[in-house]
Amino acid sequence: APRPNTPVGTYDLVVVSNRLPVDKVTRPDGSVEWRTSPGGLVTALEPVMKQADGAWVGWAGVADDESEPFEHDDISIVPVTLSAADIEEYYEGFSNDTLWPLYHDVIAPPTYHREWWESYVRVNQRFAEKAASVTATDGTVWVQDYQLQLVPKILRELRPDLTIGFFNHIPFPAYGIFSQLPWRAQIIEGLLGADLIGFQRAADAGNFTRAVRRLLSFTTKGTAIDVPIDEEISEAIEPARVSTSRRGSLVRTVHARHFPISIDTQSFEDLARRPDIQARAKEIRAGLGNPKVVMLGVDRLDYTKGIGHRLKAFGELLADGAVTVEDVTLVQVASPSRERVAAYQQLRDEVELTVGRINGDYSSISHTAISYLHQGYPREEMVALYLASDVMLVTALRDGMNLVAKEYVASRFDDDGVLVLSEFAGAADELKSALLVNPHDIDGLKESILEAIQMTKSERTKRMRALRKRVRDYDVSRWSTAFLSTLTDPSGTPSYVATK
Ligand code: GDG
Repeated sequence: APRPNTPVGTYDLVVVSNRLPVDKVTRPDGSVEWRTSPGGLVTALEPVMKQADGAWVGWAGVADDESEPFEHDDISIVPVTLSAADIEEYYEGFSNDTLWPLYHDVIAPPTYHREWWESYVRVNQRFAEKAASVTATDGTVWVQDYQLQLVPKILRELRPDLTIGFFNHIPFPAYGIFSQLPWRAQIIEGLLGADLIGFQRAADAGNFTRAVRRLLSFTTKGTAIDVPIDEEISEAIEPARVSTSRRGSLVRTVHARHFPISIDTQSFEDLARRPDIQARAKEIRAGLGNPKVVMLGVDRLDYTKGIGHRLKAFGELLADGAVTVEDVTLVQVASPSRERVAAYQQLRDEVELTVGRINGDYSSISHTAISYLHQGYPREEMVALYLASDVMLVTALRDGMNLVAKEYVASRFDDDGVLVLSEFAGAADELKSALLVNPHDIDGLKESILEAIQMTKSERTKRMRALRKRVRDYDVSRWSTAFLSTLTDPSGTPSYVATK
C-alpha cells in the first residue's frame, strides 16, 4: 500500500522522461500550441498508454513553463517545470557534459561540477514527486534514460507500492570508466530503486551488474540482483518480489536485462512505398548530378557519431584516386544538437573545416564531394534520402543502439542498398548482415566503403533481406511489450528473444 499521507493519483501506467512527447510552441501572436514531437518512443508507447489509463510526465522544452496537466491526442500530459538554471546545470551540464561523455567511454572529457550534481539531484527529486503524485495505488511507472537515474530510488521511498521500470537508452560503461564519477554509488543506488533496469546490449547490463557488485557488494545471479531492504519497506512491496537471502536478511530482487530498442518499422516502409517519396528520391539523385553511387550519413551533430572518422576515410579515398566525385558523392545530414554545450560547438567547427577542405580539394563545378546539411528535415525527406542512397554510413564510436541504421533498413523495401555499420553501435548485435566496421581503423573503414560501393546486386539483396527480417520481426512495439511484461512478471519467459 502507499505510505499514509502521500498523495496518490489515478493513472495506472506513468512514463517519465526528460522531454515530453509534445513541444510547446508559442506563435507570434502569443497563442500556444502543443505539437507532437515525432519520436519512436511515442509511437511505441501510444497504444499501451491509451489502453492502460496512462500519463506522461516530463519537461515541455521551454524554461519556466508552468502549464497544468492536459490531454493531447488521448494521452494525459503532466508537465514538470525547469528553470533556466536547471536547464544549464541539470540538463546541459550534468546530463550532457558529465554523463553523456562518461557513458560513451570518455570520447570527450567529462566535466565534473558539484553544482551540476546538486542540480541533478534536485531536478530528479522534482520528477519523482510529480510521478508519485499522479500514479494510482499499485500502479506502474516507467522511467526513461540517463537524465533521471535517481528517480527510481526516490519514487520507491515515496511510493513502495509501485512497480518501477527504468530504461537506459545510451551505453552503460565498464567499471574502470564508470568509477571516475564522484557520485557513482548514488547513481547505482538510484537505479536499484527500480524492479527492472533495461539496457540496449547484453554488455551494458553486464557492466551495470558488475558496478553493483564492486560498489555495493550485493549478491547477483545472472540478471538478478539482491537488494537488502528493511522490514517496514518489505511489507509495502509485492510479496513475489521479496525473499530471504542465504544470510537470513530480507532482499528485493531487481533485474538488469537487455531489451534492444527498435523503430516503428511498418511506418518507415509505408512512407518509402509512397509514390511522391520515391519521386523525391529520384529528384535528390538528379540534384546530385546522378552519380553512380550516393552515400549517406544521418546523425545529430554529436562527437559520439564518428562523423570525423567517416569524412577522413572518404577524403583519403578521394586523395588516393580510389573514387572520384563524378562517381561517388556523400550526403551528410548533421542535425543541430546541444548547441550551447562547448564540446558541440568545437565539433561543429572541426566537421565544417574538414568538409570545407575536402570540398575545396576535390569538388568540381558540377559535382560536390560532400553535400553537408546542418539542418533538421521532416521524416518524409529522411525516407527519400534513405531511398536515394546506395550506401548508408553509420560509423559511431559509441552508440546505445542507433536507430538510423534500422530506419535505413526498414525503408529499403526494394531489398537494395548497403549498410556499413560500426561495431560500437548497439545495432551491431542484431544487424549482423551489415558490413561491420571498426571506425577507428581508417584503412579498414576505407576498404569497407569500397566493398560497399562494389558489392554485387545479388549480395546486396541477400544481406538486405536478412537485415529487413530482423527489423520487421523486432519492432518498437515488441520492445515496449517485452519490457512491460517482464516488468510486471519477471518470472515469466521473456517474450523478447535476446540477442547473443
Ligand atoms: C539515443 C541514443 C538510441 C536525426 N536527424 C533528423 C531526424 N533524426 C532522427 C533519426 C533517428 C533519431 O533522430 C536519432 O536516433 P539515434 O538512435 O540514431 O540516436 P540518438 O539521437 O543519439 O538517440 C541511441 C536512441 O536514443 C534510442 O534509444 O538508439 O543510441 O544515443 O530516429 O531519424 N529525424 C528527422 N529529421 C532530422 O533531421 N525527422
